[in-house]
Amino acid sequence: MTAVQPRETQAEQETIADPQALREQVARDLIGARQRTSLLTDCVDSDELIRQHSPLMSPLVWDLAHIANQEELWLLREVGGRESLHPEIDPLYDAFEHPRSERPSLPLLAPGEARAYGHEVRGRVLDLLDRTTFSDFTFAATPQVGDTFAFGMVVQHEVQHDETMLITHQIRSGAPVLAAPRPGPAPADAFRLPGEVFVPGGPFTMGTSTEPWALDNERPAHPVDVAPFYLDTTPVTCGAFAEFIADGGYGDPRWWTADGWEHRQRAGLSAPLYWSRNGDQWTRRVFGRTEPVVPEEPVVHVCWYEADAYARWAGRRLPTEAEWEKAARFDPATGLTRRYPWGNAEPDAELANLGQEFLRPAPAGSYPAGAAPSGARQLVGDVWEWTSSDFGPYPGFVAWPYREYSEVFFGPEYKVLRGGSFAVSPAASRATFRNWDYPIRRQIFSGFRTARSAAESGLCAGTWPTSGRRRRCARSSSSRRTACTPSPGRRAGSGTGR
Ligand code: AVJ
Ligand code: FE
Repeated sequence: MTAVQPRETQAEQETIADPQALREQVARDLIGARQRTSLLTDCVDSDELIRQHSPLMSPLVWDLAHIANQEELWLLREVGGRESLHPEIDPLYDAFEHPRSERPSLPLLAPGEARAYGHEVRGRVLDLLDRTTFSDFTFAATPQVGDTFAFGMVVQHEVQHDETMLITHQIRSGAPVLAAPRPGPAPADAFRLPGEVFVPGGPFTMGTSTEPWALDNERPAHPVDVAPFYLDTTPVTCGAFAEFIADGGYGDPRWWTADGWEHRQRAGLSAPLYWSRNGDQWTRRVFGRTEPVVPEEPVVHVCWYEADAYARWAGRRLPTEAEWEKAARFDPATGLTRRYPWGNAEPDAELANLGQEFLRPAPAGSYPAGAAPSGARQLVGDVWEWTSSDFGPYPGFVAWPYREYSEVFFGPEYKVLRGGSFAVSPAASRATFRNWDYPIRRQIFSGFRTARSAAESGLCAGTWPTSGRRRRCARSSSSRRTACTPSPGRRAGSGTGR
């Protein structure tokens, strides 16, 4: 434990002090988001935009007009003080008036109309941006919508829907319409990485009071004491997950919670979503193409119940949300909590797999420059990581600027996911960012990594060998997989493909 009082590093506020730089940054982010939105909606015909590809998702044309409608609501009306442009359509695009399953039967704007509406709103928003002085950059300090924050919120809203629309593309059947380069191979050291890393115990600062664009559920910064624990160095790979399947993991109720087992039976789960067995090979469908499952890639499209069952099979557990955030943000050398695993610098191509550059996670062990102080890699980017925690407010939470973003979802029915996937824009990426979903959901780009408490493992605590190989724990146990003996699944390379 460090003698330094835990606290949060101050986010860089330079661009904020300079309104012109901030205007340029907001304009760039708005334009970048719209390029992605256009790419995801121009590559399919009208029929495919209007069609519902899954009852879990909106028609793409709904996302398109909803993005514009939220931009109009928050920027033109709240900030600019204008009247609604088309009051009759507002209720159609209110996510709380109509569940996703109902949206295709609404009198939605046609694709051309939705695009024209987005264009109309955006033109006025860029005019408004030119006149904005950003005098009120007060963040959560005020109960009103800060004008400045509203711009960042709207950028993040559009890029979040870009991920939603990419999920719809993955569900969609038919000829492929999206293509992207593949990430490079894992660095040479990926195969020598220890399977897990040690995160020291003690207090750290969780959440944020200094991140300018953090949403309400990430606030405020508050101290949390976390017991020492071990965390997988990388997300669990497809190869490791295939071992769980081969070992009968889906058929053994010992590894599943009661709810999980019931769901596994009812839904007939037997492998991650989009996987098929082809002889003794696994294949998966990725954006309309079928390909062999890549063993060293992080597994994606598993629900919380599958992640939780895998962890129990491996003699481990999912990390709590606080453990995940401590591993991702806390620097034991300074006692400071940072923005990203690698520090406070903005993400780039060397640090994390973000921004839909690659339409898949990179092999486990990639992005050594983006590693956390503990040595854990790929905490930000690649796949959303399920945690064991329910979605709830931090102490001192204040809904801001609107209750419907997160407060109405707080409760034990939602589990928190952290880190962000390859589909997340850097504009909405922070190690404080919290996502949530039902434990049965797996159409999202969800993976996980596993953890174990250092305290439970007695002799193993603090004796992590530097050679890079897991030390076998001297403590014996009757359980098939003890807390600190590498299980077959783990040895097979839960983290690294070893
Ligand atoms: C944070 C992904 C759960 O899609 O429901 C988009 C994001 N909120 N529009 C969702 C969101 C309002 C949200 N998630
Ligand atoms: Fe939305």
